[in-house]
Amino acid sequence: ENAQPQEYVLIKMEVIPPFPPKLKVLEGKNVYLAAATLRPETMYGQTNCWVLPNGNYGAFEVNDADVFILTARSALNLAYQNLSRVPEKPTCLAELSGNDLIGLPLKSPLSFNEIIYALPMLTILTDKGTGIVTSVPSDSPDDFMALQALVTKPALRAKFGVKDEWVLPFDIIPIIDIPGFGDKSAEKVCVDLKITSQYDKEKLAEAKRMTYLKGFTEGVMVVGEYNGRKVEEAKPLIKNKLLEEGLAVLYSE
Ligand code: A2H
Repeated sequence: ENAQPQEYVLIKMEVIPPFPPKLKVLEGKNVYLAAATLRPETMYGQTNCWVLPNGNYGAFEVNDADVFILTARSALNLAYQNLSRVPEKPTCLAELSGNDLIGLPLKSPLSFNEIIYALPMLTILTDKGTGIVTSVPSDSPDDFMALQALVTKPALRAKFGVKDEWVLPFDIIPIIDIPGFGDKSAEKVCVDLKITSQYDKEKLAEAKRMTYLKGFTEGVMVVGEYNGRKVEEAKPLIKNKLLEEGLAVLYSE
């Protein structure tokens, strides 16, 4: 664990009923995949959600109505942050694997895509955040490369039972313009660095170094309520709005 706590925004990605058999016990509750992000201002461009196929997840009671699906590790942390029905004690209503989550249809805050699906990503770490990640391929090189792999490889889709209509059409939604990188900065930087694999950690780290700080300080929103405003200004405004409207919560670890 880091000495410095990291604060994430947990995006409440609502599972759209009817629930599949593994989630039937949750019927009647508001069930969310809780995705940990550092970039709440990018939520307009969500195309899917990522889960680790062999990862262990649980459905935990946040209060009387709401249930979050995430790792047990993060549920324990949440229980000490007033995000558990029973204070300091997680209550798990169902144990789930990532494979149980693949294909769930979700409604996620601010997303221009009204329904997005949970898809497999093998690079998800289970000791960081919630183990659930929302995917914004316009601005995240990791998300761009992972989604491109699923889109271009039918065998990869078949391996994880991913239906074509969950990934196609592959429309990247421009949301932030970064001078020198345009409005699909993740794609541009992956092409420029000739990144061919989602597992090329070094090049992906370089891609992030090249775009993130510049995106924050010089990027301009090209969509949404703060269209035309600098990312630096829009970010806290969008974050606060998500929190105020109950569409997200803060989480530290
Ligand atoms: B970010 P840090 Cl658009 N395993 O959200 C792997 N990656 C994880 C994770 C986990 N368990 N939990 C969160 N993340 C991702 C948006 C985004 C993110 C954009 C651009 C960059 C970016 C959409 N995906 O992250 O190690 C989440 O993806 C840059 C690293 O705590 C989260 O924010 O710094 C970020 O990594 C947290 O990573």
